[in-house]
Amino acid sequence: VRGIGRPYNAATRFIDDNVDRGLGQKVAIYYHKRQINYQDLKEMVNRAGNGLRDLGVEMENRVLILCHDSPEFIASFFGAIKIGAVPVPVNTMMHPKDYEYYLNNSRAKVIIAHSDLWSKIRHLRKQFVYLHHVIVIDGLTEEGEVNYEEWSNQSSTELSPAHTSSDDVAFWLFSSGSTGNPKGIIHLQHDMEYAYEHYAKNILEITQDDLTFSASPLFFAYGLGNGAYFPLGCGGATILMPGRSIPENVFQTIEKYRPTIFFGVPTLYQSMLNLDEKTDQPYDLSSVRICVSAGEPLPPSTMKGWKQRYNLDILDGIGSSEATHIFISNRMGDIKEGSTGKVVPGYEVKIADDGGRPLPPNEVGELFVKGDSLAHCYWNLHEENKRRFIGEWFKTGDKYYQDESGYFWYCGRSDDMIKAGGIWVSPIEIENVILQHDAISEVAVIGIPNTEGLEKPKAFIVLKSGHEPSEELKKELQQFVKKNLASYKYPRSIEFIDELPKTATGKIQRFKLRSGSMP
Ligand code: 3SK
Repeated sequence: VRGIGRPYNAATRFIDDNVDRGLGQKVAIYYHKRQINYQDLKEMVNRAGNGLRDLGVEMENRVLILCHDSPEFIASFFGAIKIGAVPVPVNTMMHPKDYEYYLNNSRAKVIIAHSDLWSKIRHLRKQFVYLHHVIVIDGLTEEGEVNYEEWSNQSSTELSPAHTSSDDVAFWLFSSGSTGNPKGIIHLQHDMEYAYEHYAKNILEITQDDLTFSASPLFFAYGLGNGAYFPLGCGGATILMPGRSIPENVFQTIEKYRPTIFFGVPTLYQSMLNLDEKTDQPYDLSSVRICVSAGEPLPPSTMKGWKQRYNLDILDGIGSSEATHIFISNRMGDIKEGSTGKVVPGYEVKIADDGGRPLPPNEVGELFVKGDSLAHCYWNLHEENKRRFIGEWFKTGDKYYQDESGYFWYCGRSDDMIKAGGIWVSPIEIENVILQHDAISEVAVIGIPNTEGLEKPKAFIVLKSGHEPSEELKKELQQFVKKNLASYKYPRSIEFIDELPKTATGKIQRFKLRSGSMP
């Protein structure tokens, strides 16, 4: 798998190889009322690849994918890779101006988009200076646009892959960019294979018999593995859910299709629990053998609630779009509540001081990761590349410590840590305690200066329904934290709010709370 430029094409590996080993008639994708087997999927991929070539797309040209989770997403993604072009899946929940940025920054010649998404940016087309072709899925086209179905139906189902090597560029992802512009993350042909081999095979023990369901969409690095190249990597199957990832839809999808592996994020797990608590009969999750969480740390209270309600473990882990997928994880039979687990074999991590020097156990520092699925670099960001891709290491921007037994403990993003009384305080530690209180649905803690200009923790709290904000409740919560943590960590102020600002992946945007720009 360690690539040194051997002949390799990720579309051949993740799609065609399944047909070649006799799985052509096996279902690869469940989507709404459609079931797509591997032979059908291979043909869809080939049609998309041929269709792109016919439009003049060449090796290394970028193709923007603005699609909901769907078979067309997967066909366009692997179709582009098969001809050596570079698909760039982007977040479907962004502002029109963001798409102008994605299109012009990536210089994509072609966009493949679902019609409801394209219709929000069609009026900006003149600003997309490199864009030549628009392919619209499921909807009416206007002049200068092509309908996906017609476009793919007129293309051949036979396609030989481009002569790519394992070190060629395969796809980009855009980082969500909590500050500044999103960064184009360049991934190579061998990156998905490496993440599949080391995380999906070793940690999840995924096999052909697995059916995955990812509530996180395919345009995220997390969802792309969960819902596409993990199941396709072993000839398993994936459920793609049309519609929003709200708890009702997610439960219904699980009951209907009966996945064996479920992937979510902490906020979703908690809101699923909140919904289910209101029903007499728990939803039926009996098909699921394992649940996975990433994106932000899973509070122990959520993990315990889930175990109590469904008798299911959630494997918490951390990955990054730059690392392709998860590189530290809990594992079956070895779960440490509140911890992110241990390093995934195939990766190395170190916790280091600002100069990159490794720190001893129990000291909080910057988390660095090394492994062969690390991105090649950021697109056109020379200075940022020097700061983040340091030799073989990638500086994640997360603060962690490792205990003597090798477990990793998340302490927040580097810029989220609170220095209270000269001591680093992790907002996560305080949040996990507050979450144990019965009245709390969600919480985010930040550091704000008190009247003396000293940074102190402040908690933003969303209450469960049936609980009212009050001064008494504030005092009760402050006492609750003091009882459970060193007293310098208690939140000096508390604000009750209706919802927390979050990224599309469900990560709390503490910087918005700091700047006062609430939802
Ligand atoms: O946020 C994470 O932990 C993550 C996990 C897998 C892939 C990508 C990301 C960002």
